[in-house]
Amino acid sequence: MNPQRLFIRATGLALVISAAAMSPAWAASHQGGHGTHGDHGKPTAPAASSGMTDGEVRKVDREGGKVTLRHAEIKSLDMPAMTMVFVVKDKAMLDKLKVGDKIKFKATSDGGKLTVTEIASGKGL
Ligand SMILES: [Cu+2]
Repeated sequence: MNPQRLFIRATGLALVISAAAMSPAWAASHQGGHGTHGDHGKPTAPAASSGMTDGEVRKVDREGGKVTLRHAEIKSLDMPAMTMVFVVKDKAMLDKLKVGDKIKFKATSDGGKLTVTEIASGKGL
């Protein structure tokens, strides 16, 4: 084999390797920056009890077992503040609700179906 040819091949390979090595290094430092930022949490958020979200009752559908809530951001569901319909885990939860009530609630995503699992009205607690 021609030694000069081999040298060129080796040089080209080294360039490819160093170029590839740069990408993970950049990604790692980029990710690290985000991680540090996220660790600070939410110092300005009100002391919501055990991950409950503030909401206001806009509509109650007792027969359908649904409630329309205007809710604050739900970090656990990655959802911004909005007004939307939730299914309730237990229809009995709707008995104490009326339009205009300010509540705190807990919701989970049950296979894409958003379900309220717990409701605490301000006066009840
Ligand atoms: Cu929502």
